[in-house]
Amino acid sequence: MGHLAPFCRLAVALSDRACDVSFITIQPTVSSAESRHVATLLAAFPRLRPLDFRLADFDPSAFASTDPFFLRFEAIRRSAHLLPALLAATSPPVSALVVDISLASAFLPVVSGVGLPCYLLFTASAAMLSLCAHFPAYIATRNTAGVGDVGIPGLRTVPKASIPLPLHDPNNLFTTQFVENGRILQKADGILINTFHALEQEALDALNGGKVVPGLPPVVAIGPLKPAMGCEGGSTLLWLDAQPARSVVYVSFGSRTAMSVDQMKELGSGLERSGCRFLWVVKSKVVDREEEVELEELLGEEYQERVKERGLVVKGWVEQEEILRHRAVSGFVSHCGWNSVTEAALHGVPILAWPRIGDQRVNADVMARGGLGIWVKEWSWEGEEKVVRGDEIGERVRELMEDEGLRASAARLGRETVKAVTVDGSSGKGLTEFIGKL
Ligand code: BUP
Repeated sequence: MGHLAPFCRLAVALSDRACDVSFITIQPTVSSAESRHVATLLAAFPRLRPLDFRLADFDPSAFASTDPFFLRFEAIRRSAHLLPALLAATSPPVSALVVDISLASAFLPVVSGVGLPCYLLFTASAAMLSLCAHFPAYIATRNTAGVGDVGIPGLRTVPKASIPLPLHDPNNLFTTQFVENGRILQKADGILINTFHALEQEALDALNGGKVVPGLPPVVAIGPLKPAMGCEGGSTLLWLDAQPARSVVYVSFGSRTAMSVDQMKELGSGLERSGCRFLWVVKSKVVDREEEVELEELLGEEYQERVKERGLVVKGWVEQEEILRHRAVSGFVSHCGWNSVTEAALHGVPILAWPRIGDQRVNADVMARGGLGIWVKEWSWEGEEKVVRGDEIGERVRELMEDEGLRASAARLGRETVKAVTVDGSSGKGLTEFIGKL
C-alpha cells in the first residue's frame, strides 16, 4: 500500500490538472487492501483509463526471498517485455510513463526502447532516495566487509542499525533490486518524490546539487500527495466522534508490518497503562488475506472488555487519513512508513516512532529531525527477538500525549506542509513543472 497509495494520488492529481491519465493495474494483487483500493479508485474516478497488465509466468521459488511483496515486484519486473504491446494498443497514445522505483531497472530500458520519456516516482523519503542512489557505489568498495555505517556524500551517515535488514545480505532479492534500481537512476527523465522542501531541504539540495551522485535527473518534490478518495464514516470514525478533542492516540504499524503475539500483548498492556484513550489497529500477519485469528485469541479474552471505556481495538483496514485529520486524535504510534509520516505531517499529528522493518528507521530519523515526533531508538527491529515491555511503552505514550512543545512543533510543520501542497507552494510548483514537461 505504501507504493500503491501515492500512485493513486498522483493519478488523481494529474487528472485534476487536465492530464489524460491511464493507470496500469496488475492482477492478481498480493493483498485484499490493494484490490479494494484500485477498485475504489477506478469507480470514483471513471476518467482514469485502466490498462490491465497480465504478468508473465513466474516461479517464486527461484528467488532469494520469502517476502511476498518483493516477489511480486520481481514478477512485474520480469514481465516488462509485455509493456510495449500494452502501450501500442492504447488510444489516445501514451506520451510518457511514470514508473515505480521498484521497477526502474526493468522498465526504464523498455520504455526508452519505445521512444517514450520515463519518469520515476520515488514513494519514500529523499533521505532514502539518497541511500538508494549512493548504495551501488558503496557496496562496490566493500568487497567482503559487509555493510556498515553508510556515509552519504553531501548528506549524513546512515548508521548500520538503520540500514534495511535485507541489504546486509548481498544475495537477497531486495538487495539485487535495490542496487539495480539505484544504478539506473541517471537514465530517468526525472524523479518525482513524495516529500516536500520544508521537511527534507538538505537531502533535496544534496540530490539536485550532484553531491550524492553526479548526473541525476531533476529530483522534483511533489508531496505529500493528497489523499484523493473520500470514505463513508464507518464505526471507527463514529467512535472517534464520541471522544473529546485531542484525547486519542492512534496506533498502527502499516499494511505490511506484522507483530508477534507476545509483543502485541505488551503493547496492549502499555496502551492500557498509559491512561490515554486509544484507537489501535492490530496486525498479526504480513498479508491481510492470512489474518484469521480473532482479537480475543491475540490479546486475551478480557482485554477488550477491560479497556472498552477508552480504547477501541480493530483488525483490518481503517481510513487512516480520516483518522489523522479527526479532531479527537492528537498522537500517532507509527512504524514510520513514509506515507504515514507525510499524512501525520499534513495534519500536524505528533508521532511516537517505532520503526520495525525496511526504510522505516531512515524515515523515523527524518521525522524526528523535522520536529514531528519522538523516536525511541532502542525499541525492537526486524530480526531481533527482543520484546519491548508494556510499562516502557505506556510511559512513552503518555510523554507523546502530554508534550506541549512537541504538539506545537508538529503543528508548525503541519502548517508548512499544507502550504507546500498549495498551487503556489514548493510541491504545487513541482507538480506544475512536471506537467509542463509532459
Ligand atoms: Br494499515 C492501513 N488504512 O488500515 P505506509 C494503511 N492505510 O488507510 P506501509 C490506511 O496505507 P511501505 C490502514 O494511510 C498509508 O497511506 C495509510 O503506507 C494507508 O506504510 C498507506 O505508511 C500505508 O508507507 O507501506 O503500508 O508499511 O512498507 O511500502 O512503506
